[in-house]
Amino acid sequence: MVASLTSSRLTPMFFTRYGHDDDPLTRALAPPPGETPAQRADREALELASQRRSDEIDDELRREKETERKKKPVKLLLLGQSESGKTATLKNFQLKFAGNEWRAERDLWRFVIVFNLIRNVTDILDEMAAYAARPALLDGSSSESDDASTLDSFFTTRRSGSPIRFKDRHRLLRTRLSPLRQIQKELEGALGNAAIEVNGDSQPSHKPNEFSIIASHGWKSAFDKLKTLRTQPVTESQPSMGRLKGLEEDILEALEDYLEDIVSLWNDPVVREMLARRRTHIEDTPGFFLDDVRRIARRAYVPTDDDILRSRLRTLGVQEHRFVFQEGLTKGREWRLYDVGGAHSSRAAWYPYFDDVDAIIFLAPISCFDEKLSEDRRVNRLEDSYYLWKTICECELLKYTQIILFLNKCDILEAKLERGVRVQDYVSSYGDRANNVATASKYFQHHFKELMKNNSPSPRTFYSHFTSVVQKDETAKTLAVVEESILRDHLRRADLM
Ligand SMILES: Nc1nc2c(ncn2[C@@H]2O[C@H](COP(=O)(O)OP(=O)(O)O)[C@@H](O)[C@H]2O)c(=O)[nH]1
Ligand SMILES: [Mg+2]
Repeated sequence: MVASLTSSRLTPMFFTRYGHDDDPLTRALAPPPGETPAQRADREALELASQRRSDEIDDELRREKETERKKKPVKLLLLGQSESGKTATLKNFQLKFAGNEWRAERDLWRFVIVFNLIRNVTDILDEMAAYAARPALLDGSSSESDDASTLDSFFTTRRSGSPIRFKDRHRLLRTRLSPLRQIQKELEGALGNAAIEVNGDSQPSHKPNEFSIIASHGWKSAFDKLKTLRTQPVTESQPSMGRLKGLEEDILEALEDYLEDIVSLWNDPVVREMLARRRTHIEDTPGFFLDDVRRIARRAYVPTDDDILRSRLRTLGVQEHRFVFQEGLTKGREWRLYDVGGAHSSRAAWYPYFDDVDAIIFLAPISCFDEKLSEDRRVNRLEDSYYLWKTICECELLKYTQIILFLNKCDILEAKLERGVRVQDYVSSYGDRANNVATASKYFQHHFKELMKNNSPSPRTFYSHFTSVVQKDETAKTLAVVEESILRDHLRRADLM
């Protein structure tokens, strides 16, 4: 603006053409008295040249501004409660738009997936021990605190249902599989805090302080940590083998040794019955890989895209991921995606990021209508999502920010309803509506829409998608729509600035 005023509007030619004789500047710039036709031609040629140069400068500035505008990174914040699918959505973005990075990290995901698998096993061992320990106190016949011996005992846990008896084979399995705990520990050490789950029962052994949680957890930091292990020697006698390779070898050996035991444990009817009685739906929990153990516990195993999408690492604080998109409408442009921890303790860290984001994707897992938050067992997960959504919608700082709602985990919702779980039993306002995925998802969507309408400081468009972000092809289509919508808004904002 300033450039065009000084360089083109105030040229001498302007004043010659539209001269104001009283104006001192006009007089100063007026042609000298007694100018000959030749002198006048020279002067006008000079003026024309200077006008052209000034127009060129204007064009250059306009082009530069346009390039700047194109270069400005798109900033996108992923919000939602813990385990709503934020990190999985981020993975889908990388898979669709930044395939090179995705492929480069594939071998590192193997550590996460194997870690998830081993955790599945040790979780079952813990469940067995917990099941054994509690009735042992009632039983009176055994005061042993050693889990291995109490597993042999005969226990009744619920008033209804016949008692469960752990047999010798269970005790043997438990003893044989216990070295996996050591591998789990080593993997926890290698992956860092992102590998330590926090829930009602198991707190991490040390609490990270507020500063260290920012940008220090999540897959990016876990992978940075793994990469440093690549170059560290295992022992002085084996300087050529990096610690990561050493760990990989330990894992491969362990998986080869324990494969049959893991399969036996997971397929054991008594174990399954015990899990059902303890209402541990381990197959529905994040990062469940026991059904794939024969495929994963192989030297030649390479994680598939689906494995990576289904794997689980915890995110705490806020983690920035930068990708230059290699595909899509915004090819060549940098996107900055902010993946946040969703647990109550992490939410305060979100606020500073509200100031400068182009858009927010809010993930609401609608399958969770019958579940409680892991960090607070009194709070229903759907209620928590409604509450969080309302808070985001009414936030003044986000008044002009595009918010896109992903009604996520539709696949789990469908499976749950087909299993016979009734929405009505958990959401009284649902009434006698049909208990199917189409009706239920529309019902939840309507509620989110109303909350946005009633709580936004100024009217805004309700963008929503039904998603199952572990399904990459469907999600890729959704992300293409989302990309366009965010880009349109981003350009509009850039023009306003
Ligand atoms: N079946 C299913 N699993 C999902 C879906 N979205 C996320 N998950 C799984 O739920 C777990 C938690 O997801 P994650 O992205 O880590 O949640 P975050 O805590 O919000 O980052 C992961 O194991 C995901 O694979 C979904 O739509 N369907
Ligand atoms: Mg996460």
